[in-house]
Amino acid sequence: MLAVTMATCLTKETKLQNFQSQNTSAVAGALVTLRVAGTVAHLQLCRSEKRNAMNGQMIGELHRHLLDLPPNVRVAVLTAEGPHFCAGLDLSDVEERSPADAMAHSRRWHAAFDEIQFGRVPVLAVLQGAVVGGGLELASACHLRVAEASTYFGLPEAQRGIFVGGGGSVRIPKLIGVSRMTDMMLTGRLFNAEQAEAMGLVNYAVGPGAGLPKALELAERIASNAALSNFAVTYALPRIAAQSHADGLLMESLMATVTERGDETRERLRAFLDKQAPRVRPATA
Ligand code: 1HE
Repeated sequence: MLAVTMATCLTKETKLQNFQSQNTSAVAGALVTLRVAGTVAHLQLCRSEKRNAMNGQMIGELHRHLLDLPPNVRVAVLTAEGPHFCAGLDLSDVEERSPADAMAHSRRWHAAFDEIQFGRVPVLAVLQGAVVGGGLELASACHLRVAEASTYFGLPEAQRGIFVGGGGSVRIPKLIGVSRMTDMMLTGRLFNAEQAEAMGLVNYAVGPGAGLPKALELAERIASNAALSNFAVTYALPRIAAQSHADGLLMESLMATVTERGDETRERLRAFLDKQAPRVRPATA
């Protein structure tokens, strides 16, 4: 069991003693840090003085860390320093950008967030405070979202005279529907953690300070699954869901066949038949 308290960034004394610092993140002025404990990676946005607003440097660091995850890592947890998860796009970055630069900028966000959604490991986001604009785009690229009671979601792009550009129009409607996203963008409507859980945007709504412990508990469970099964869930499932009935069934059969032949599968099935594996039962109070 990982005994972990809320992490601080490298500029401050770290309380996350179970996570060893990676060389790549031990850089002064880094906006995203990476620490690894066993099979779990912990990525953290470290720009709380700007409410973790994302500029080009932050997107680049996030992308690089995801590409460089050590091979033993099986799951990642993404957190953000301070009372707000993320204020979205760094609005001071927008001025004076040519359409070509804006397009290239948006494509860099797409590449980084695709690496979250379709990278090698499942990614869990721990949310608190504002999860707005690009912050919601980032959270929606993650596979699971744990939200503390302070969390609220918004899409203020239209108020700023812009549009989503980090994959939000592709991912967010899949989570909450086009109608709710339209409402958020046109009227500035906000949703809290409880509402978001009810609509399926948040997987686990938890109390103040309970986000990281909950995410780590889930991460441990995820890391104990067969890696190939996790890959089928995070990589194939969203594609299957977007396919036609017949194509989806074919892809499902292919993935079922491949996972069945996975290195660990025979051992796992044998353990069950020998009554050595845990049974599927509801938790006892
Ligand atoms: C920022 C940003 C930012 C804060 N870009 N600098 N996102 C938004 O429209 C949300 C804008 N931010 C806010 O509404 C508020 O900052 C918060 C509700 C998130 C937090 O409020 P608060 O009172 O705690 O902080 P603050 O005083 O507003 O901000 C603290 C500092 O962070 C301040 O800088 P300072 O130098 O004056 O201290 C702010 O200017 C700075 N800051 N948010 C730049 N977003 C790929 S397309 C995605 C499109 C979008 O994401 S649009 C949504 C943009």
